[in-house]
Amino acid sequence: MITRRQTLKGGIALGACAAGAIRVADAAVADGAVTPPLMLWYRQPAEQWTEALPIGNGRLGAMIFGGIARERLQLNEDTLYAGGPYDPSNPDALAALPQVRALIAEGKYAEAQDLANEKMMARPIRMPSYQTVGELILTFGPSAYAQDYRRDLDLTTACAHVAFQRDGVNFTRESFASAVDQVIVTQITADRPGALSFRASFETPMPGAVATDAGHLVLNGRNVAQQGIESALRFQARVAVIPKGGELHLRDGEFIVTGADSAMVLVAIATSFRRFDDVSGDPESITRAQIKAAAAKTFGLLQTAHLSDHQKLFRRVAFELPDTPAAQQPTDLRIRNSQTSDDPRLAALYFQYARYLLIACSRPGTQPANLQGLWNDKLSAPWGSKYTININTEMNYWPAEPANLAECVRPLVAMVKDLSVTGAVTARVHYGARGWVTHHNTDLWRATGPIDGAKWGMWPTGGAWLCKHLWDHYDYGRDRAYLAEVYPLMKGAAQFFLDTLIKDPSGRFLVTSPSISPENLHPHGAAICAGPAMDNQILRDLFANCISAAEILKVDGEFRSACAATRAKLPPDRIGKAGQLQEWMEDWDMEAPERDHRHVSHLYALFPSEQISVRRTPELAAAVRRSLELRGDLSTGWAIAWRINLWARLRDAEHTHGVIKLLLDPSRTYPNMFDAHPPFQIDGNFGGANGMMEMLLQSVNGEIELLPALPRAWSTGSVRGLRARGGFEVDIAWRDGELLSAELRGAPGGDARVRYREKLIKLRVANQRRVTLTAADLGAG
Ligand code: FUC
Repeated sequence: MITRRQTLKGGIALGACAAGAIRVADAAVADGAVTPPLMLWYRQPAEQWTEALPIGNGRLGAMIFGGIARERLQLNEDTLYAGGPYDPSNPDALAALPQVRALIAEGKYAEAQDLANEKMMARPIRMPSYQTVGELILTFGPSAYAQDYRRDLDLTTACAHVAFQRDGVNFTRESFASAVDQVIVTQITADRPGALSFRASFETPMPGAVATDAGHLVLNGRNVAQQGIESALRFQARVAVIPKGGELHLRDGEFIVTGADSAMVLVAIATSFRRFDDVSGDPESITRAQIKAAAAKTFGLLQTAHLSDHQKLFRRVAFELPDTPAAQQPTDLRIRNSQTSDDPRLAALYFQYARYLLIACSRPGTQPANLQGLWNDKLSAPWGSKYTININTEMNYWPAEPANLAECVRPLVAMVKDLSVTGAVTARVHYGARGWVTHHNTDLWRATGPIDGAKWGMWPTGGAWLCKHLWDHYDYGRDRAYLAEVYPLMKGAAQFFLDTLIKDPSGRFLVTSPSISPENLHPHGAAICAGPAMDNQILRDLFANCISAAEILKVDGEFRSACAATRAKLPPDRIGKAGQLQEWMEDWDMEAPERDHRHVSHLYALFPSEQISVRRTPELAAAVRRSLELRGDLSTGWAIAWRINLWARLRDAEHTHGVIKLLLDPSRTYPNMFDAHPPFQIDGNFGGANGMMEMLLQSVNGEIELLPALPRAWSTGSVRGLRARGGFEVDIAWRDGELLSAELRGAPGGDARVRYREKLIKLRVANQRRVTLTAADLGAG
């Protein structure tokens, strides 16, 4: 047992103890951070994929099963999608646009939807899927009998471990995905010299062949054709095995190690993808160079570089909640018991796991986190494991800024840059408009047209929503050079709407048409409509952010005025007859066929936006509450996660905590803590983690609010290193439900307005970089 006691600035002593917590890295507390043993651990190997443990370096991923006789590393590379570059434009769309609009204006919604389905959808109507590479299989012999078995994933070191005893020998495996060296590394040891023997081989459902090259085992494969889009990618996975002692043979498609003391296994993977319109890369030379460079280093050297790279990001935030006996249980049991146990630290683990996952699947230069991050074992994954931009992709990035992982947003920014190119074609061909547009999905090939059918795809506001993340990255970091880099993207998104918004039948408002309130049917036999509430809210943010950015950059006076004039004509949010926030221009909510629909699109204004707030717009906030009550909390994983954020913004701490419990239920959290839609979808992990932060810190309407929704179950704790808008970092400590102290760090000269309950204080982070606030400063204690 390892026990640590650390004293927080605020003066609370918090103990962290972990029964049987082997391998808690000493480095984890070396900088004084209060870091409980952040570990997922189990007493048996994984049988299902959702029991295996994920590692990743932003680009490469592996799911580790921890088998005794047979270890599986299911492998991914984040550019391995089906198909190849394609242009989804439909040249018939533009001619149909006025007719579809006219039918909507006449209230002939079903006819409008039929016509949109017939004439306006992208070609092909579905997108190709993200795909698996296959598996590296390590075979250790026929017997699966072992003693003292344990496997775990240490979030502080980003290393997965397997340990057991067999025939009196202690075997260990340690695996990580190195962002520094761009390889997956597994070190296998036995504590009796010469006791390690195993075979390493590939298995894959992808078209491919295994060969040997330069003393390595290589899997040369192709992606597959899908949706009528031809296969255009080649990939290669390359393995080197470096034993200590014993013998090594490479023959008949496998490595054979006999009588070794230990062995290091290295995996490199690359595809021929270079850009959405360029597949001329050379995977062979990339993997050869990566393996050669990594093989020249020792395991220790590779691991030291990996640790410092991971911990530079991971250790920025610490989150402590009260320790209870339940926290000593293996992770699968904690999840299984989550509805009845007293285990506040399960939420803290869930929060840090989300930070771990984001670091593992979204790093500068990689693809953004897709529906499954980057972990997928299928050729055709659920919803293609691509990018669903009507909530899921955005939710993936909700925690990135406040959870102090701003650099993990860079792949999303890079994707928006691509979409501004491909989306300009869709804007022109489908709408005859300037700027760029993205509908509800995109993929590796950056397709931007409406897909799947009008009920799902006829939604032009996806790119506009993504632009909120461009602005937020500035708002949290306040880097003017970055703002200048992304401003043209925001401007292009706004230009599309300046060109395509039309007058509603009353002539008073400017609205999107055709559009939908994502995936929800209204009572007139269709989803298609004009000016759904969410569109108006997203566009209010887009225009406001464009205006602010142009003011900061001192550019584009005329464009600013056009944005302001158009913004003023967007329909305001309305309260309907049941006291709810209206989802559509018309008060249709109570007659809509799916009243408990998972999407809560019209509540965007409360979260992630700040257009509605309890303090500034109490009537609208009450209407949001009513809508939430009508919708209910029990839904798919991501939909529960969105509700957590909304309830936290409503400052209903106990209700929010109840919805967190729903998310941690085994029906919504798999044994490996992946979110269950079901099936696995990673957005719930990220959205849920963000909701937890929203309970501790909200940075809304120019205020930094401390502990806005602290539930009784979290009555004592601390959080260090969260970020707030305006370029601040915040630490908070609390006890018995009351604030103890807070610390604010920011650029010298930064102004902050800090709120705790009814007390609001204005602060200038003057010539110092940090300000410590006591409970008395904030009217507490
Ligand atoms: C949206 C949601 C579904 C699912 C899919 C990936 O279409 O409505 O529930 O999450 O994205």
